[in-house]
Amino acid sequence: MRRLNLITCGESHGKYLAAILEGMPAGLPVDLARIHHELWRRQQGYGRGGRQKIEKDEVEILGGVVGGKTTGAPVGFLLTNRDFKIDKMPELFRPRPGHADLAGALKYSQGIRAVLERSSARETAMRVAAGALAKLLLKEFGIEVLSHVIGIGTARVPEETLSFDQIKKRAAASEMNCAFPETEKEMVRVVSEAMEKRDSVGGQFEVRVSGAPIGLGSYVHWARKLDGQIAQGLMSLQSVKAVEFGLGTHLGTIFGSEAQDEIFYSKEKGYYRKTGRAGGIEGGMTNGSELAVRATMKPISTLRQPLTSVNMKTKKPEKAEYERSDICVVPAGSVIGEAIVALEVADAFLEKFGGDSLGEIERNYKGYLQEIE
Ligand code: EPS
Repeated sequence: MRRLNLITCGESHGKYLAAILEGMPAGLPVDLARIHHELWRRQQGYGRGGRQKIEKDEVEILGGVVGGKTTGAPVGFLLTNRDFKIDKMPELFRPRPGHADLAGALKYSQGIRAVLERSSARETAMRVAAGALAKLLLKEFGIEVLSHVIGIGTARVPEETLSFDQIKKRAAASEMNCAFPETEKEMVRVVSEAMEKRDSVGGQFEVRVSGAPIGLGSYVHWARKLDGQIAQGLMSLQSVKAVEFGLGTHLGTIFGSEAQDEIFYSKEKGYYRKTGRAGGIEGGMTNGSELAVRATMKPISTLRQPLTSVNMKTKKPEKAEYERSDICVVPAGSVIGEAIVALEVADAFLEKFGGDSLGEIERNYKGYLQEIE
């Protein structure tokens, strides 16, 4: 992110999680209930661990908001952990394969406890709080972001095209944030199977953005390409191992004539596409179509049947540590992915139309829309 800057702070079992989001314009109405709703969504999903029964994730706004509106100053968020116990927790010596434990302990020359506490996905609560603000900003300009779970283990949604609003409505009514009730049942079954086998399971989610104008991002400099920025954001989400736009990896299996989105024009729609193979991004910029990106999450690394590891004190083979964990976090991951994409799109939007106040951005945006008519 360039215009926006988000720094999160806090340990999973520390007293607080905190974040500062810098770069939001002045004059944006801040609906705390919306932020809390997004935080609530992150805590849902069958397969979540015991922690979510303890916590009720809500934030206090520390600054940057006066009279219910942003002021243009950095916005601070504070979340108080109910399960604050970090000082009483034991040191760990048997790194868990798949986690940051081994490399983190060696690299920072400290115990696994400190590594685990910071590398935990609990940090993403702050990204969701900041992402909720990004979503509020985008909404002011008719841009909406949604997410839905499209696969968990072997359970996969059918190849059926649904509209943005259909997905949004159906996913909101689903415990697994899935738009297909039959697949949702199968997903719950797969998670139950993993639970019975004392195992974990991953999956895939999709994030879509509607209403984004043509030209967010850039083709002139590699680091400003929007797909690159979004991919970086999503890859930074714990457990994510792959990100793809539009037809994604399938594009490598078909001919060029089947892989592009042909260009059309009408007076009402302006330039438009009938297909979404590129996922709404060409040359690092939005092309006016719905943006569609998918992320694959590996199964949670903490296992009730621990895998082989090495005791870092004795260097002898031992089973890895086990601490309370989730079985499946793909529904939560989808909500976090939504926040991450919202932050990246808001960043690109501010880069293109940025001003210090909402009014200034509105003028810039209107002028651009007139120019490209
Ligand atoms: C998380 C809270 C954590 C984990 C989870 C994320 O709580 P606890 O460790 O107390 O059970 O449930 O962490 C992971 C999935 C992970 O791999 O680190 C949360 O609130 O998201």
